[in-house]
Amino acid sequence: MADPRTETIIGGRPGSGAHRVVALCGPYLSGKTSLLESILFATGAIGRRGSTRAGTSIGDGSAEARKRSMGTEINIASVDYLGDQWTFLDVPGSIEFQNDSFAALAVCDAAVVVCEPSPDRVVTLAPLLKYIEDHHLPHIIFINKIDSAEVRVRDMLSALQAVSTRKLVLRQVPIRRAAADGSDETVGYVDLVSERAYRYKSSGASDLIEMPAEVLPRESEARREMLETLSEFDDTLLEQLIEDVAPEKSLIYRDLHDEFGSDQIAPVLLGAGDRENGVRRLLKALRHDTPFVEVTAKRRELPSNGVALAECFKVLHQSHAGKLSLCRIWSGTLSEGQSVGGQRIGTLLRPFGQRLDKVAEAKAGEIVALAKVDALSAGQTLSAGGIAASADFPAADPPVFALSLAAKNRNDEVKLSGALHKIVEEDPSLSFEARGETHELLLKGQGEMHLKVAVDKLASRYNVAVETMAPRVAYRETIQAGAQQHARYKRQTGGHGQFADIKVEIKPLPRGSGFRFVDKVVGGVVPRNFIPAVEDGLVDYLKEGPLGQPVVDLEVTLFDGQYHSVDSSEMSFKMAARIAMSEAMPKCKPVLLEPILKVTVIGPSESTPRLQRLISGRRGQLLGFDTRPGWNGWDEVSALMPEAEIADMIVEIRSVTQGVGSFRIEFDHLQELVGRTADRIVEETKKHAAA
Ligand SMILES: Nc1nc2c(ncn2[C@@H]2O[C@H](COP(=O)(O)OP(=O)(O)OP(=O)(O)O)[C@@H](O)[C@H]2O)c(=O)[nH]1
Ligand SMILES: [Mg+2]
Repeated sequence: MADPRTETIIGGRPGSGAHRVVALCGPYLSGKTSLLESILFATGAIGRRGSTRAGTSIGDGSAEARKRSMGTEINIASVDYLGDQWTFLDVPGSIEFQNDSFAALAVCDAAVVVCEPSPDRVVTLAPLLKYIEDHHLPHIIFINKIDSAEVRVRDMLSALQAVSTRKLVLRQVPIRRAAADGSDETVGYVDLVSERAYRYKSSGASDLIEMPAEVLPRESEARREMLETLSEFDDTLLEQLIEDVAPEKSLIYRDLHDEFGSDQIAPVLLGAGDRENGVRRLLKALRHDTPFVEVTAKRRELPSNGVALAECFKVLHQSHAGKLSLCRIWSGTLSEGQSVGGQRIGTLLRPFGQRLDKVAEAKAGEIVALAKVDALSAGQTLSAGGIAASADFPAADPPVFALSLAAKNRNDEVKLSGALHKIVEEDPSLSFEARGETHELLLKGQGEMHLKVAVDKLASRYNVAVETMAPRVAYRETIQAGAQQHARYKRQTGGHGQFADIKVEIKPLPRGSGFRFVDKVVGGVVPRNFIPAVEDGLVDYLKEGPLGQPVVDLEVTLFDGQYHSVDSSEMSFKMAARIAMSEAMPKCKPVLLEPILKVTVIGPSESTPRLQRLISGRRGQLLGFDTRPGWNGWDEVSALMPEAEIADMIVEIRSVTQGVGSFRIEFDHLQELVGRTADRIVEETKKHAAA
């Protein structure tokens, strides 16, 4: 492998006008969108700093985000900063909208992981850090809301180190002062490389101040730790430390740059994003250390040879502009009107919050929306060779929650299906499915909020009002005893009549056998051509047995019968079969079958006992638990559970795992269900059928 240090040299220098992309990610409500607002203000992209709380920020401009004061989709904005172009991808923190987060991380050069100064909550960073580290994405950790920090930064740092496999390097120490109410407040910071002290202001760049004497001991200790960590990757620095030589600042900066770019260390910065504190420091670190597009393309194993190559990471459907494929250009230039790989590039648009600005061309490094390239979707690249699947693009998480949907107005059904296709294309962690067994349209996704936002979009963007219900469980029924039945269908109406006579034997079969029809007719007592009609009649009946569910695991043998040369017909034999079944089946001790799923619940190890209790409390049968492969400090618990108990289980799993737990399911078997629960289900099924 090539030395990562030399690789970071390719691509350009700060101030060369290159275009880099940074994702602002982190747990729910950690302050990403507020930080974006301050970045836009600090770089002069906007003249007034709005706030997410007041609904005046550039990010979260969609109706769904504003309504809930939370991120529900990627926010994109580009700025000029000291001679370079930057695009920030501010992603939603909620685990339910994680799909957008990972899509953004796939195409950025570096990530800023924004977190709150709360050691108890660092576990919420784990899924994100896992993705980032697995993909060797250079990242800075930004400890935000430092204004309200009640813990010491060093305690926060050790909590963070426990969930990070990369060495964390603290780059600043806070300057604290006793507040009027006796608590400590953070009023500024010392930069550990330059050893300069700054005082935060309520807005604007911090003031350079003289180093407060009381911070010095902490500053020297933190600086030594920083240098020791950097020296683990640089022998020159290590020798200087051993020989007690004060290293040149340029060497420290170079180490920070190289070790960050090769994802060996993760620098930690402090600030308060909603009041611009620490924002300029963060921007400068990004400016010096963020890899250029060529380096990222290389990390992603994409060519950067000057020939046009774009990768779509997100689709948006707009009522006026149609389909927009949001792309990162990895190589070459795309221009309006150009044809690439058989696709005509129409309008090119550069997003800025909700605004889309037309541009004539987009160069390597940029984020741009291609209008109406209908064939191009998230996770695909477009190049001279055409459209292809991207290697290593994050796959959507399997669904953990579902709702049954119905258009309020029956005439909207076609419109609903069209809108669902678009919504799923915008967010592949949503899916829908027409489930024949229960006659339902299911919308599936990552949680209740995720689906509510989708339902809101159906109404506001596509004008389709839907009703939502909890999905029904696909129960079945079977029989526990056999029976023989004689049935005759006979009608005399005017001309020739209807006649069919059959004898059948019904027998239970083992679980998983389905339905078996046996023909034991001898001597043509039921003519050959009518036998398929008998089978049809049986199958028809079995769609809904005595308990109101589809019937499975039984065998029906036709062993005798009679016919009439004029009056018998396929229709009459089909009727006779139905009559035989409706008379015999209630005598065969019908019993309900419920679907049992194999469930694998995942969560941080400290929540494992609670997850086990949760499973047992939901009629689950624990099969065991193990460490989660590839996840330090996480477990997976496996169990067999009734489908009915899983419907809303994600809500409880999240509540005992600080929101980060999840589960996977697969169908295992059908199991007999008797007693009060079974009676209630039969009762409800009858009511539903009558309604
Ligand atoms: N005290 C303090 N509050 C902050 C700071 N930054 C953000 N907040 C508050 O934290 C809340 C969440 O801020 P957002 O910027 O919307 O957080 P977010 O991370 O974008 O949230 P999601 O996208 O929903 O995950 C808001 O009430 C902000 O006012 C900060 O530096 N200090
Ligand atoms: Mg946000």
